[in-house]
Amino acid sequence: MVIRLLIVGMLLGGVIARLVMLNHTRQFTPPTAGLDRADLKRAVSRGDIDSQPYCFADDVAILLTVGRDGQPGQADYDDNLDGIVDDRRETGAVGSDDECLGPADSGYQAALDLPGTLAISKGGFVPCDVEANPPRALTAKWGWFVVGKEVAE
Ligand SMILES: [Ca+2]
Ligand SMILES: [Ca+2]
Repeated sequence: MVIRLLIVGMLLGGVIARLVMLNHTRQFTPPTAGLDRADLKRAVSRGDIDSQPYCFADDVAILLTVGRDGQPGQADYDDNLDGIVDDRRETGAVGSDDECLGPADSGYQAALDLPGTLAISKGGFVPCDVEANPPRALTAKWGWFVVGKEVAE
């Protein structure tokens, strides 16, 4: 009986917390909910909205950096518990300042020259011209927007 009351209390607490949060933020719908997707797509494609078109390139590196502390994982800590502090296999450890960066991320160019940076994959979105029929755009207001490639009829 006590467990049931505890579960019901937790559920009610969760519902009340969610209602308080919604009332506090007044964000009942996403900011793009009132927009017509076709109109937005057309505006992005024509360049009416402040945006940068992006095309996929299969030859760019996706990087894993050692972060601001300059050491794999957390500096001066044996993240992978192998007895060796700051060995290369700790790069990207959870809870560290290490970062995974693609060409569209800030700091990507600087990370290419940082010692300890690893290329872990290839393929990412890079800035391109509107004439290249880009599948994506990065808008200043809404972030990434998937335009989709136009198919010739
Ligand atoms: Ca680090
Ligand atoms: Ca280690």
